[in-house]
Amino acid sequence: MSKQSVMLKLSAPVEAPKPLEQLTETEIERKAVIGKITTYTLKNLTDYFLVNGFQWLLPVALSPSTDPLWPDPGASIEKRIEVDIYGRTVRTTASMIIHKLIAASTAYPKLFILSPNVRIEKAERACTGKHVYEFTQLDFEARNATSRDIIRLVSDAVCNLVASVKRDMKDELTYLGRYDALKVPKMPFKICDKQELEAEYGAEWENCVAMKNGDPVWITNIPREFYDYEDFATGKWDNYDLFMPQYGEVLSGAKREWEYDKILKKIERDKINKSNYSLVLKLAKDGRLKPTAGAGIGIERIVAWLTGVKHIAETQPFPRVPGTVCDL
Ligand code: ASN
Repeated sequence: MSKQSVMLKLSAPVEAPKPLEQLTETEIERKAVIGKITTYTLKNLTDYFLVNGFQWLLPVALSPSTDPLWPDPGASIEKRIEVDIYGRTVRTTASMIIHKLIAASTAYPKLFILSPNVRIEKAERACTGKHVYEFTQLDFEARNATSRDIIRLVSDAVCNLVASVKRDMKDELTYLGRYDALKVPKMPFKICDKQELEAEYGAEWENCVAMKNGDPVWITNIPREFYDYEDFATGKWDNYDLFMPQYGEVLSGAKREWEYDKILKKIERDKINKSNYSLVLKLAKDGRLKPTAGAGIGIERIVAWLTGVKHIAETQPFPRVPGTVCDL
């Protein structure tokens, strides 16, 4: 496939889905089938993490410290939600990364959370088919884990998920026209360096990776937020995203920074408001932050890939399409 047709196919505008009350009988039937695959996916993935010794924590919705989502090459945030309660400013959860670092360093060495994330994306992202302004991550973190450990764990979880869903949800996948096209991936998945991809494909590298490969691909070395580990000597980042074939990114994660001097330096370099991260800085300074690694799997995105829907909001009972607020 030529570079241009690849780009056209993945970046063509996608129509946003209608809310529940406006669906026809046939559309309701389809919605219900996607719902069954979501339920199956949640059970399969949470079982996988439990079997592998992870503890299941409940999420928080409001706190002073949330993900800055900056600097992030993929971020497009229109508005950050802050509100005062009990004399302090709290923010809606953009991701539970800070909570994960502290939880995994203290009482919960291996943890996961089904965490609702609020990211008020710019309205122009309504038609990418990949963005919603509220979504859920299966966010996990493990003390003393390496990137290699996480890459192996997730690759195995994905192979297990696809094989299981094809075995147990054949009728549903067939109804959606997805059964034959959805292939059980083979491990190990390819690992590519972002800088090398950019050199080869230019700014459209994400679309090219998604279209060119038949199996999922790991992308590493992505400059972004302060909490991902950066080797100051080489300038390389020890982080990773997982890209699904014909789809794109469904997970991002990293080995983490835990040393005070590096965290402080990066927060200052990125011009992040230090006072929002005073606790994590204090714990790092006191030597109480431990080396960890983890990631977050976008539930709606992985279900969108499994089911082959065009717009990610089709996987949501109550669609959160950028630029549109429905009654529910
Ligand atoms: N959950 C991601 C991680 O674990 C962070 C994010 O969503 N921005 O790295």
